[in-house]
Amino acid sequence: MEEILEKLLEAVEFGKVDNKSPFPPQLKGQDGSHELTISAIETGIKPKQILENALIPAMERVGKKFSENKIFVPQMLMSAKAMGASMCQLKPYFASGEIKTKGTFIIGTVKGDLHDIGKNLVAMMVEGGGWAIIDLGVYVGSERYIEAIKNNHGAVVGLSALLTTTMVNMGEIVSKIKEILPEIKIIIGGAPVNDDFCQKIGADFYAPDPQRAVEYLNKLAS
Ligand code: B12
Repeated sequence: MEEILEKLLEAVEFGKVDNKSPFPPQLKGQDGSHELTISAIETGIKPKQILENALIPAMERVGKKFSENKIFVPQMLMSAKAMGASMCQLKPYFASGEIKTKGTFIIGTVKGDLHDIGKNLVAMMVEGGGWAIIDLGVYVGSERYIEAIKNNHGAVVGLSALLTTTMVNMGEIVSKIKEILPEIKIIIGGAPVNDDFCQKIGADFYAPDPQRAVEYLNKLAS
């Protein structure tokens, strides 16, 4: 059992999706996260163990390496893809309630902004950290965030903005959410935003990368 989870951890850490995938070269010809997850379930390993002993630690390693500039966006995307292939097999167990999530994270790129690569990475890493994700997509205005929050009691919200022009919209969205739902925690991110801006607009936390967002969310959940 340990061996298969170790292999799965390695597959996700290094972005090996399935046995046909040529990436990464050092794992060529070997099973990827897709096959390893299926084998793990067939062997009788509980989905919760797969999540906690392979996927979450793998994404923690990936997040740490990315924060330390030891890997870059393409490698992180491959890891996220490998994690996604594994999560596809585990989804039915989430849906049945057999795996408890730490909470719900609602994420979207703010109104006026189409950039979603960073937002998608954050969503995938947070999902890998054991959270249920509601991805509202791009061009999201305050009404859609508020509706999603009302439908998901206790959720944490993440806003992404990549343009200096859409930072203004981010500020307005935070004000509107806090006006109606002051207890909701809001995390912001994206290249042009920073801690000062976060404080200025009244958001709760600024994370420069997915790992820092996961750490903050886990503190909230504990
Ligand atoms: C790819 C790209 C595009 C693609 C977007 C494709 C897509 N699906 O996302 C396309 C071609 C569509 C595009 C369009 C435009 N773009 Co553009 N784009 C980029 C580019 C090259 C990369 C952005 C990116 O994906 N980075 C990689 C990701 C991983 O990084 P990231 O988004 O910063 O996310 C990380 C963190 O910020 C954080 N994070 C991000 N979001 C969140 C959210 C939360 C909650 C948390 C915790 C963390 C977090 O985590 C991520 C991982 O670490 C940048 C330049 C650059 N090198 O950054 C320009 C850039 C962002 N674009 C720019 C511009 C101007 C535009 C356009 C206006 C161009 C035009 N005149 O049409 C349009 C805007 C369209 C619109 N309305 O949004 C400018 C913005 C300038 C500014 N400061 O305002 C940039 C900086 C280029 C430049 N140097 O001028 N763009």
